[in-house]
Amino acid sequence: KFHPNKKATIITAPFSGGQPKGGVELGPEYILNAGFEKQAQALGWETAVVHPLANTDYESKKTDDKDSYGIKNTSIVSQCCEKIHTAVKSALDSDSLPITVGGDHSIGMATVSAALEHNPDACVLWIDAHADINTPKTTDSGNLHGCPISFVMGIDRESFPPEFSWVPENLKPNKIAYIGLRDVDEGEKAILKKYNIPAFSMYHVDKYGIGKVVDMALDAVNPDRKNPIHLSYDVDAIDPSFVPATGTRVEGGLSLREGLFIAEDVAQTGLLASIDIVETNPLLAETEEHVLDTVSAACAIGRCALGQTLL
Ligand code: B3U
Ligand code: MN
Ligand code: MN
Repeated sequence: KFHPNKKATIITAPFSGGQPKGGVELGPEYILNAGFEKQAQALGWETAVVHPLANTDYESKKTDDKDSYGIKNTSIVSQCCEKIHTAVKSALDSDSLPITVGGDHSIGMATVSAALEHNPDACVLWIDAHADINTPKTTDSGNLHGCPISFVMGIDRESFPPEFSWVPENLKPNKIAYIGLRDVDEGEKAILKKYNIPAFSMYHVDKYGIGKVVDMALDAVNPDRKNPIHLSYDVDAIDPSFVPATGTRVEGGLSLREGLFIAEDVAQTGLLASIDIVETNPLLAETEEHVLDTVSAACAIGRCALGQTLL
C-alpha cells in the first residue's frame, strides 16, 4: 500500500499556456476555495498546499502564435512544467501523495515523468475525452495540452523543441491506459495503434460497463496489482452535462457516477501514488450552477481518490 501515513500535498498549477482559452488558470483557486483541503483532512489526510508557480508571470507571456516547431507557448509551458515536476518529485520524496490541481493538462508531462522517476514501475491511468498524445509533428492545434504523453514517451523525438530536453522520456507504451476517450485525432489514433497502447473509449464503457473497463485497464498496465498508480484526471472525461466548465467539452462522456467510480476503484487498490485534477475552467461556465457543478465534481474526484466511500 502506498501512502499508508496518509500525507498529501496539494500542488497548485494555475496555468493556461497549454491551450488558448483563459480561465483554466483559476481552477486551483476555485477548487481550494470550495474547501478541498478540509475535505481531504476530513478523510484523515494530513495536508500541505504548495504553489510552485507563485511569483512567476507565465500567464502574461501567453500568445496564440505557433513557433517553428508548430506548437504554441513552448518556453512558458516548459518552464512551468519543470517547476511542477520538481514539486511533484519533492512531495513523493517526502512520502506525501501529490495532488496536482490545474490548470491545463500540459502539466501531465511534469507529473507523469516525476511519478516514474520516483518509481520506474509506476503505471498511468489517463482519464480524458482526449488522448493528449499528439507530437509537434502531428498536432493541428499546436496546443501543448494535447501533447504531454508524447514528450514523456519520446514519440517523434526529432520534432521536439530543445526547451523540452529536460523531460525524462520514462513512460513505456504498456504502462499507460486511457479511459473515456471520444475525441481522438487521426494522428493520435495511428500512434495508439502503432505502440499498442491500451485505450478504452466510451464505446468500451458502454459495451462492458465502467467496472469491467477499470479492471481491464489495470490488467493491461498493472496485472499483478503491485505497482504504484498515477491517476491523471482531465475533468472533460465526464459528460459536459455534469462538468460544463471545461475548455473542450465533448458530448457523450462518462456519467458523474462512472467518473467518480474510477477514482473510488483506484483508491480501493491501495496503489494510488499520485494524482492530477485538471482542466477546470470556471470562466467558461454559462451560469453559476455550471461553476458549482464543475468545481464540485473536481473536488469529488479528489475525495474519491483519497478513499471516500458511499458506505
Ligand atoms: N486533440 C486536440 C484537441 C484536444 C486535446 N486535448 C484537449 N483538446 N483538451 C488537440 O488540440 O491536440
Ligand atoms: Mn487532457
Ligand atoms: Mn481532455
